[in-house]
Amino acid sequence: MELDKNELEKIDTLLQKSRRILIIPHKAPDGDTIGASLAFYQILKQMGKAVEITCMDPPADVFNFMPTIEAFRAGEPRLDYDAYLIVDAGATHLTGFHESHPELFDKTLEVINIDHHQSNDFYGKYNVVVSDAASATMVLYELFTALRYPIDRHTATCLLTGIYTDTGSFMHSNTSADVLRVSARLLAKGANLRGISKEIFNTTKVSTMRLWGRVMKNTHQNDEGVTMSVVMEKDFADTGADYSEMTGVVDYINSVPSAKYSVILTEKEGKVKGSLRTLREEVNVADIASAYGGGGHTKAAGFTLPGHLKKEVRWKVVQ
Ligand SMILES: [Mn+2]
Repeated sequence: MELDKNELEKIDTLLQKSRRILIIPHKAPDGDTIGASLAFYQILKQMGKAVEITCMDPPADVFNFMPTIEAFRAGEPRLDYDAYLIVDAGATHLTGFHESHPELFDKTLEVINIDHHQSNDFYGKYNVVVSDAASATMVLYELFTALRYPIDRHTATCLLTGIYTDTGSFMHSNTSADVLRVSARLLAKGANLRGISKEIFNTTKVSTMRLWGRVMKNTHQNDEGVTMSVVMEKDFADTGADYSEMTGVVDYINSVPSAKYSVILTEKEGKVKGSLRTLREEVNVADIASAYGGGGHTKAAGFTLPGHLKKEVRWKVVQ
């Protein structure tokens, strides 16, 4: 991965002279945005900076094992910092602050945008966007290495958490030689891979089991080879699960053999969220999602539409 040296130097100069820095992850935070935020938090703390993390939503409990997770707070950002780091947000609206704090995106503030989504439109004053990187934490690893920012075992654990989750525990097609090489280096630095795999992939709450049960019960494959499932508002109420507990289930239903792609439609607070995955080389789910105003990666994408889900039974004549 080649990062723009000129841009990195500008970022380094800005960070060195900044006293107070705010890190902004994307809303509904996943392991990659949390890992990237905490890794940068730790590095900047060691540099003696006053650093805070402000996210639209709190992290799910599964991330409680991560070092310095207590610094990851939900709230509204203030705009009186010397620099802002936005990590893993493929579009301004994914921070959740584009309407309440448009100044973050008009290039008047010292905003650094670090990301790996194709949809990213370089909304920062400084941008490090590598669309073929497997995770934002992969980009950060390269950035830290290029700028000689020291990665200790806690920072290594945070970076590896992001890589591990965004590659679906090294099972998605974005698991490149680079991913494994960087992961090996992070392990050598003392990253807690056992902890990551146990806490994130082998810990399932009863509410999650029951929610996933609903998803699986509703799973079917249509004539076009699309595996589909739906989750209604009522399913969350009945199972006691929240939306964050949907993480990973679309990958699970995507394991149906010969599926062209998979989609789960989730009804939540007057909106319908679509989550798409594919294992097929020739299918680009980012294109499908963008037809509904969404976006993402070629193998994993999503969209949100206002409205509700309505069940319709289709009848047809067979002979
Ligand atoms: Mn990511």
